[in-house]
Amino acid sequence: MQIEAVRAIPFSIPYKKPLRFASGQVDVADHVLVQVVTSDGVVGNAEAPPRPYTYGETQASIVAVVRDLFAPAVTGLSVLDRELARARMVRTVGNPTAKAAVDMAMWDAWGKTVGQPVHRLLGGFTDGLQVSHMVGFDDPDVMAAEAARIRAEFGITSFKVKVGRRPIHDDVAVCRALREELGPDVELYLDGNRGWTSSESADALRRLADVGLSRVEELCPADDVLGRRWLVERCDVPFVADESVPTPADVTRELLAGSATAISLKTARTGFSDSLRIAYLAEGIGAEVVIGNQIDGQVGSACALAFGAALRSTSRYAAELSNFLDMADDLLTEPLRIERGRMAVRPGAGIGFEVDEDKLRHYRDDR
Ligand code: MUC
Ligand code: MG
Repeated sequence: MQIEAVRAIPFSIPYKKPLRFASGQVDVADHVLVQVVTSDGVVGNAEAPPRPYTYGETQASIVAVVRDLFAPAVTGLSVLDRELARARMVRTVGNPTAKAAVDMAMWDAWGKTVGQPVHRLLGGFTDGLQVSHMVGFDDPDVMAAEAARIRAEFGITSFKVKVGRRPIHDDVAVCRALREELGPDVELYLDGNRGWTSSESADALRRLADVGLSRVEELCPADDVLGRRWLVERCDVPFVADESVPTPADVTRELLAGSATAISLKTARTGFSDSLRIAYLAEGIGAEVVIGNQIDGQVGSACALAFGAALRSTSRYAAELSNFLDMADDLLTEPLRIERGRMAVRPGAGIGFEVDEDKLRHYRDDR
């Protein structure tokens, strides 16, 4: 169970079509596969997606911080020493997805070593999650057609609509088009990625009052401190904090300050160890959580699935697990499947996937 090496392998897989949102755009999954190799020959895997517009990380910075700081910090530890590994990694500030990937790769190696699925090691609450799909910026008819296709093909009935453009009327028109196309029974919610001001957000919510939104996320920046609290106070659906809460301390601060009423939990940035902290913290304080997506590939989505299925509080709502559908290919030997709107946890030890060595060889950037 002793860690002998930690590898950071950059790879790039193109998207079939770009995903666009208020804070950025993704055309290619230029991610980093992090591998924890143990003395028993076990390899634990996880994925770090660089999101410079959210956390300041790049593919090169993730490779460098894993190789130069985190690998030396955890090599020689047991895969059971996750808290010690965490204590060593947090000496380096920032770099959330790099830390998270090392943490999750250690859990994967632990599960594989003892022959147990990680979702059971984490809590073992259920065996699958309902899936929610994220619809990126486009014209109203294009976004409505995409959602309709995703519902027809995968049975998904929950959609996160990217908003935050100016003028707000464009996004208001999108939401109306989606509701008209999909009917009253489909869940619709918004994510602004900080694109609007608090007053623009309030204006949009007023105009959308009859559309039936289940929640809204990061409509305006949390750094607009008073404006954000003013908006959250007036909002009559849960207001989800996502990029404003990358750590358990941020979750506490934002919830107690009244800057959010629910939390998007992303294993890509808090791994399994800090995601557990956040889930327990949110449960203790009485705030709902939803499993978010960092525009993960299938490795990252399998991690989010394993964590979401582990606890009651994280499996309550549809989880954002389907961004990988926009990618031209992926790294797994057995692709993830969404059937009747649901993704079942993967059988087998660890997180429940194997990396296809041929695909990794083909897509890695350090050949
Ligand atoms: C999301 O929920 O915001 C887009 C930017 C980011 O940080 O995450 C994605 C999805
Ligand atoms: Mg978000």
